[in-house]
Amino acid sequence: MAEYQNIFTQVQVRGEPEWGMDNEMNLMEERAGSPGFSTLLGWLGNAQLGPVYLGPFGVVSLATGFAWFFIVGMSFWAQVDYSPGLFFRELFYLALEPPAPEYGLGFAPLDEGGWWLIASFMLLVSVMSWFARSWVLADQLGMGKHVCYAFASAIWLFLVLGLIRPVLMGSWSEAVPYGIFPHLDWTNLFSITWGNLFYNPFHALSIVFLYGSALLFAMHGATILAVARYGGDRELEQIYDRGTASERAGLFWRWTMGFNATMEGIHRWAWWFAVLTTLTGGIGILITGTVVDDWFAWAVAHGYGFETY
Ligand code: 07D
Ligand code: 07D
Repeated sequence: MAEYQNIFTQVQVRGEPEWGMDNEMNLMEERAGSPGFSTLLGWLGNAQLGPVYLGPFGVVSLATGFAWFFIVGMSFWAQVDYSPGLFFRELFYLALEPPAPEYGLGFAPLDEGGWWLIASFMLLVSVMSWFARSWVLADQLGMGKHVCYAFASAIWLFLVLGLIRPVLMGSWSEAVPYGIFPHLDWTNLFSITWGNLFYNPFHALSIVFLYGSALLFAMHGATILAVARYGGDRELEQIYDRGTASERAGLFWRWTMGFNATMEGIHRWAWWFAVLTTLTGGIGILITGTVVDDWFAWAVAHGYGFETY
């Protein structure tokens, strides 16, 4: 007998485009457009594409995001003397660097970090507008702000890396350069400069939550797919009926490890692990160089690490 498996496939049922719920604010009018369908998108999620609502924050976010991308791209382009061959060969190694330490928190000539400052301002506006947009859309749908708060946690790490810590250290040169491998070199150098980030307990906590997020995501994704044959992906009946997909999913984990999350609880676990990854991470970076300047020495002094001879 062919068994029902659900790792790649999804049945695609297609009718008229779905316009969502209309509500007292008549939000549907400004979302007018002509939604289309894509079988490819249907394999990944819902087959319907659109309508998309940008609104003022969406427009600002895309415009400033593009400006950041364009400034970085033009800087790369100029650095290879506008040679297409060199551009593609060097793409992963090119960098737009922040100003050198002697400029402190001041402005620098365009070619010596000035463009980095302008680009960073654009990126800041872009990311903050996208946050505002997520807030406004959640509000319009009468939802909680959980997505916004989770995004805020990522923004916290982003701000610590590129704004808060450089300001506390008194120099833009502390910030991250824009470039594929150069930003990895920066990450490596940061760890070496401040005495091995592995001995920073907040880096360790961040790793716990990052690995934990992957584990939780694997457990949750797999569990729901495993009960999709009982309609585990259709959530309504799951709440009150016996013998449903949900109950089996819960029982699987209770029989496996004695404890099971609930349909609500599992999403709480997921939210907290994701949020804590960047929250603890930001704390770890914030106190590096400002409070602690050698993590290994700190760890030895606090009995967290030991000198071995
Ligand atoms: C899958 C969602 C989609 C997002 C994507 C990223 C850009 C950059 C580049 C104009 C999971 C879009 C990329 C818009 C365009 C230019 C020059 C999210 C998904 C696909 N990193 N990092 C990457 C950023 C930091 C580190 C990749 C951003 C810190 C390591 C990509 C930031 C440190 C590795 C990237 C940022 C650090 C990467 C894939 C900001 C410590 C990798 C990212 C704004 C946290 C991996 C070559 C991804 C790689 C990688 C983007 C910050 C470390 C280019 C935008 C400073 C060790 N980083 N990163 O999929 O392959 O994320 O690098 O803070 O190994 Mg990074
Ligand atoms: C960067 C949040 C900001 C991003 C935002 C997104 C756009 C793009 C476009 C969609 C990622 C803006 C998006 C603009 C939009 C499109 C198209 C999140 C970000 C707002 N480390 N390490 C971490 C490990 C080492 C170092 C965290 C492991 C070495 C530094 C994580 C190892 C050295 C920093 C982690 C390891 C070192 C980190 C990141 C192993 C280098 C950080 C969490 C096994 C040699 C960051 C406290 C995250 C941090 C960080 C994991 C090793 C350096 C848990 C597993 C020892 C400098 N490391 N690391 O979610 O918070 O990032 O540290 O060796 O800054 Mg590390």
